Amino acid sequence: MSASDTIVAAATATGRSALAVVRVDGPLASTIATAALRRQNALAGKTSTLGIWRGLDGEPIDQVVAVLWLAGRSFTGNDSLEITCHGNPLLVRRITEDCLARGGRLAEPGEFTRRSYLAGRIDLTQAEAVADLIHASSERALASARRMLAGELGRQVAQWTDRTLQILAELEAHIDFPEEDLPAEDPRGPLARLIEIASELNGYARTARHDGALREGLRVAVVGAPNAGKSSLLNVLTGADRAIVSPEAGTTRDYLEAPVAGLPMTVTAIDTAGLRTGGTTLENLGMARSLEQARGAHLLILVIDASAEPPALPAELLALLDPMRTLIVANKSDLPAHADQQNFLPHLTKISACLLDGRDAASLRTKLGEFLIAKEIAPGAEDLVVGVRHADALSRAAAALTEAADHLRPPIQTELAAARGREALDALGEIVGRIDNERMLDKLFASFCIGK
Ligand SMILES: Nc1nc2c(ncn2[C@@H]2O[C@H](COP(=O)(O)OP(=O)(O)OP(=O)(O)O)[C@@H](O)[C@H]2O)c(=O)[nH]1
Ligand SMILES: [Mg+2]
Repeated sequence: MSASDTIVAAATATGRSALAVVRVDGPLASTIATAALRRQNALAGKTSTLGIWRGLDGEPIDQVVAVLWLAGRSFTGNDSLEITCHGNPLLVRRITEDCLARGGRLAEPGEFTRRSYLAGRIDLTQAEAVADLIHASSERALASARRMLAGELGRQVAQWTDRTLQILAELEAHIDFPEEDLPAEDPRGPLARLIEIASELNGYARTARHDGALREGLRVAVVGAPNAGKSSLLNVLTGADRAIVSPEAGTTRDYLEAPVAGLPMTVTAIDTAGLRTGGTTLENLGMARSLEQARGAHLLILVIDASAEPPALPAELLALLDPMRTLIVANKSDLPAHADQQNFLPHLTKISACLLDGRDAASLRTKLGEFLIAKEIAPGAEDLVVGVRHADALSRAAAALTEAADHLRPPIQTELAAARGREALDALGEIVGRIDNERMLDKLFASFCIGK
């Protein structure tokens, strides 16, 4: 894999579409374009060129728009060509093959982005963000990828690195002139500042717990006694008439899932069979499935009929009702509330609703979204969510800085502290890719699509 090769790949998904893009990157990009379009240097300096792309045999392939970015001004740092043709897979293949016949080779997954990284145009966090931006399936995932792509984590890392370097310089001075006192108690002294940086690093590392939720979305199991209105809630949340609703207790026998509409996160709601103590064999089978879904979900919504006596719920369900991940929807607010409901599971968050129709849909979605953020099940709009790779390096850097701080407490061992400080810098360097590791890069870029 050499940066002096000219690489070629379709950048758009296969299938029929209005337009498709083939990308060419490397020293031959300009010659390939001028030869295929029969222009003499006509592309250079232009924003775009409309022309007929001809194969090596001179036969026309398609009318295209070509854009050439010259080395130094492109995403990759090389001469880089984008050919927009009509979105027919046969045309995309012919143009790609023509570029290969003219001296290019097929790009590896992520190779364009890798080139950009190797040319120093973006750091590793931004390279990863390119893939995240493409795969993001919700507003919140997009927002986080966008901020990562804009270099937010990279700038943070640069700032932590500067502050750590400053402290290291002070420690080195102390190693050289040990008679000067290191004021360990001074709140602005090196010890306090090391601890401060470590705690900031840990704070960022903690956001990685939302990485899975951003990538795969959240599962919300709707549970409760028969006839409470679970299927009604699923229909209200999804904005579709998805589940059968009927006054007969035990309508839902199996679980069914559907996406919740109108939230910035991908959230899947799962309607389940009603849970009650002592049922028929068939009911028990359904209940076993309900409990299984409840155990695997990020959030439980317990639906209760607030107009009736509090339900007798099986102990297996009660054991799962953790206040950090259970929301009660007290349903049937259109009917007079039953007096005993007041004292039912008072330690859990309750919201009152009428699920007969969509009248409470907007407020339910808002409250659900707020609960997910308040209980840290989902990231807030302001959170930059770091990836698992970043979190691992951040935690190692934080641990090294904490150890460095420990060495500045009596008996003070400045040299050991400085050594730990340098370890922290190495870990921070891994995040942005300043410390190159060929195997890690191969693994990272292999998860990209071809053409990125
Ligand atoms: N008055 C009133 N009735 C409601 C409300 N929500 C649901 N219902 C009625 O309650 C009955 C049961 O609703 P479902 O949504 O089927 O309840 P469920 O919990 O899925 O029931 P099972 O699947 O049998 O466990 C239906 O007749 C609904 O029309 C409400 O807010 N007010
Ligand atoms: Mg139901």
